[in-house]
Amino acid sequence: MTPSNEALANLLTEDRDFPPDPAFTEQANGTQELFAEADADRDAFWAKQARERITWSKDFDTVLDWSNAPFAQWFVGGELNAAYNCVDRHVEAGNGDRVAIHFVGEPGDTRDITYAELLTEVKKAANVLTSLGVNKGDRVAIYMPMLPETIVAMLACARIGAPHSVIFGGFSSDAIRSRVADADARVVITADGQNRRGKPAPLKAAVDEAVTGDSPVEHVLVVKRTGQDVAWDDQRDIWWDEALSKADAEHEAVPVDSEHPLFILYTSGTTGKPKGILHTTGGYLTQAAYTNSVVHDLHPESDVYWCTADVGWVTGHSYIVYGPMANGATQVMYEGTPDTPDQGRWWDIVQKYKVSILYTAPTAIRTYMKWGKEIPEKYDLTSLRLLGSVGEPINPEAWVWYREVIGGGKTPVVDTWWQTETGAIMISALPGVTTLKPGSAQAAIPGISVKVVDDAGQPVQKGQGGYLIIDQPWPSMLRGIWGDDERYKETYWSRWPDIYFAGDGAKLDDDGNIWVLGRVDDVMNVSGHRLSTTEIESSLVSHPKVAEAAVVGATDETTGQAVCAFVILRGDAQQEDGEDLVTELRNHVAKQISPIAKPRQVMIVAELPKTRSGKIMRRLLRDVAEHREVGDVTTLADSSVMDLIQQGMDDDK
Ligand code: 6R9
Repeated sequence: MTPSNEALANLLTEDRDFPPDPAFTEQANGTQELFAEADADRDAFWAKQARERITWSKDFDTVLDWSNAPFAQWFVGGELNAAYNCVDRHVEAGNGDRVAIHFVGEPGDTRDITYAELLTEVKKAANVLTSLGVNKGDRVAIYMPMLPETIVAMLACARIGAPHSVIFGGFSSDAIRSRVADADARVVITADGQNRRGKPAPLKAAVDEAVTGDSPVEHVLVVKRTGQDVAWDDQRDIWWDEALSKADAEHEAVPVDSEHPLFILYTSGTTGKPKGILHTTGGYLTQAAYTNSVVHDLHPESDVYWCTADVGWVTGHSYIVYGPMANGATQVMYEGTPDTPDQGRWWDIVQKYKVSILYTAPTAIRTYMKWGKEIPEKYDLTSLRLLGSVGEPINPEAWVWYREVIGGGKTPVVDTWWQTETGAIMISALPGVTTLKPGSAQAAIPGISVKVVDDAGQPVQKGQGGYLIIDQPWPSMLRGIWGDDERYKETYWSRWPDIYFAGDGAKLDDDGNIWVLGRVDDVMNVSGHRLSTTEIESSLVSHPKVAEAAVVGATDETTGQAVCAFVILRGDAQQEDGEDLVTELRNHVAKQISPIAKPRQVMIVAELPKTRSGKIMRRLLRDVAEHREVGDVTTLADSSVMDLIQQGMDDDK
């Protein structure tokens, strides 16, 4: 469904803007010239990024081969090793003493790991994997919490040319089993458990269950984190520490072809089994390093960088592991939840390590809004100089709160749009260059070409809405769906010839800025008027008493669909009388957008159902709103949330 222009006319009439601070521009990695350079010759631009940012053991001869579209080959003929680029070369350049990871465990334990120390660990782990029979091209599954060993494991795989498949630590044994089978992984790396909300939680148990019976897995390497009791199979299971302590500390990184698979990462499709998104080495690493430099404005010698994502999500792959490490960053890695032991945990970490760049998701920002600004205000956050957002549209109100309360009213906030499939950031402001507009992802970064098109695939005019597409190949693009070329073509390339369809709706404003409206299936049709869930959610969040909102369209006999809103209140509003507040919120939306958008129902809830990557699962809320049995909840970060919401609904009846 294309969001109609009639509905879009009322949309997102955000008029605040924030021009760059000259002092920031002065030192920024991103420049206006990059746009001109990329426009003049896209291939030459990417070739320059690849040669300047990445060390190749053999130079490439062709920048892009698109003759077998949509299967791209980038930097053809080149050879490199991703782990060498992320670790060895920093040590060789004399930066071995630089801290790579400031690790903060949830119980309060900390560890600083330098690049030189990391190198030794990665080399040993590579030797261990080789001794277990893992060869170049073999797949390794990684089911780990947020630990430095998770990064070591990924880099050790890259070092021997074995593509990794990282599976979220929150997924069930069924999810592990199907992913391991799909990738035919012979080794799984896991941990005994993880610390969550002040308690050790089991992890290995899910792997044990997933590899029983008919399974390709021969060995399970187990990192000891919590020390809890675990079941043990002497033939199959190996303690990570014991194996590494015996391993040789010397290892030569294996050069691989630029197009050698680096990893597979499963992401859910609209239906059916998850898709194993395939990324290869040269193009992916180039764009991850480039975007981390120009969008996050990373200055590796002086910044302390913190991306709060889980490594099991693509954001963790590109912006904890490959991008920042290729650039030689010093970064924070935190094991646990933001409210353990208290709601100030993140800000305590920012203050302690003087974090200067923070990259997180709108859901986290809105959670902090809910908890109240008094919490971050207790900490010294003046070290922060750049804030980033990813994962969902960020409501203008949340954007402004982020900049004011966390960024002290001075930091640029970059809203970055991209996907597991795109591998790296595609749309974002360039800090120091772009005039920022809260709520808009703004424009394609230099080297990338995106458009908003109508049903016929034609670009829409300014002020209109349509589908977000990518019309030129890019270095970090997915190379396919593991084992399913047809599904790759069908899912992403079948709608219009040679055009990648991202699945998101978007609007162009009068200045040409892109407003991502969410997945196209998040569009509602109320009495023939098309409304975007994002628009109504943003309106609700702009109300001073609302911290977070999720809106769904529920079937309605008279209007086709009706707007149902689920709302979390900010800390100080939680005591208020429900009924008056609901009326107030419904009227607020009617006034801000139009009476058509006025929610039929507003439900005040304590939590919203979210995936581990922080995306609201509107499908489940639609089930609730339509009084259906709630569907599959296995990908929820916390599956008890749905019980709570349902109880609230029953109480309301
Ligand atoms: C990196 C990541 C991709 C989908 C994407 C879109 C949504 C991500 C966004 C955004 C609006 C942003 N999305 N960033 N929507 N503004 N800045 O999130 O990858 O988990 O594959 O999700 O997330 O709907 O299509 P992934």
